[in-house]
Amino acid sequence: MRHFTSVKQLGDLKEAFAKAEYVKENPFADQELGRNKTLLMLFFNSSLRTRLSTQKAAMNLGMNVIVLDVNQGAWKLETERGVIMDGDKPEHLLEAIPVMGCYCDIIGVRSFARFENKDDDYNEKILNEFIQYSGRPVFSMEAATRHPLQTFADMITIEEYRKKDRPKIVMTWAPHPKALPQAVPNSFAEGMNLMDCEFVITHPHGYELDPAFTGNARIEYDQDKAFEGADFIYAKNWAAYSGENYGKVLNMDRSWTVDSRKMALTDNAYFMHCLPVRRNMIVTDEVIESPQSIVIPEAANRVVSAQTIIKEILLSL
Ligand code: AN0
Ligand code: CP
Repeated sequence: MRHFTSVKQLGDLKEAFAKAEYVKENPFADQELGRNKTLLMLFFNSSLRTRLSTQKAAMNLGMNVIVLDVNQGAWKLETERGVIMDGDKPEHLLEAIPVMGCYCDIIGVRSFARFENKDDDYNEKILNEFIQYSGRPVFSMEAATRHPLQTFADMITIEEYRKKDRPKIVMTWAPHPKALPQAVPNSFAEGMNLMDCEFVITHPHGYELDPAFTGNARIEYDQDKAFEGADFIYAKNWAAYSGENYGKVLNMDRSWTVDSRKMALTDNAYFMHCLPVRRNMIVTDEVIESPQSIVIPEAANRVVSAQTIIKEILLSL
């Protein structure tokens, strides 16, 4: 594996889960693999889990790690070609990318959807420029349309906790005051389409996701109905995708907040969320603190997913 941008690249899932399990049980077995190799982690957006878990994964593999917050200390970067650069941005991404490539062996990039131009977002303009111009293997630490390291961690977590061969997994929209990207729900949907499960997505009208990601999911607009008999509830907010409403918050309907009444409709489902989560908007205190909440082991598996992927990339160098 050279670049990693989507869980579709995991290949045979049984093998991918076996590799993840090996990494989880033997975190320091491959320290030689990363010796004298440098990972550059580049953040255009904030992060807690991705930053810490990916650095930890790289250190477990014996790598050196450089972290750069582009918006704190680096030059402001112009991203449009053809611009007369007489404004507040002293450097162009098209020089910055190959320069950064000179200082490392692998690059991880976090670059969220900007909601300025849907085509730029959905063509993964920034991530693809890194792939094209850095000369290095690149992996996504959440790009405009996908968050594959999160999704792989989610898949590993479901594999660990599932009690049935074919669990019912429900991804539910929940309210949030700010516009959030579709990367996590797109990517989760992509992952669930690869797993053996009954996959249902529930959201209010207007929050339909790109069908290229939702695939074979059943869309159910009645949240209570969707929750019936579920084994896993995966909550997430996202801004509208369709048409003129792209990137907009259409409502903050707190009747969609995941609470104990709704969880009681499930088959004692586990509660999942990628975090960070706004309590009592997305989920009540009671649900996230309940024994069925597996958000912490889910976050812990971010080290496992990152280490499994970085290891594959190191093996391909
Ligand atoms: C981001 C999002 O929804 O994509 C990151 C989640 C991992 N969340 C926020 O910005 C709050
Ligand atoms: N889940 C996740 O990616 O969290 P951060 O945004 O804190 O990295």
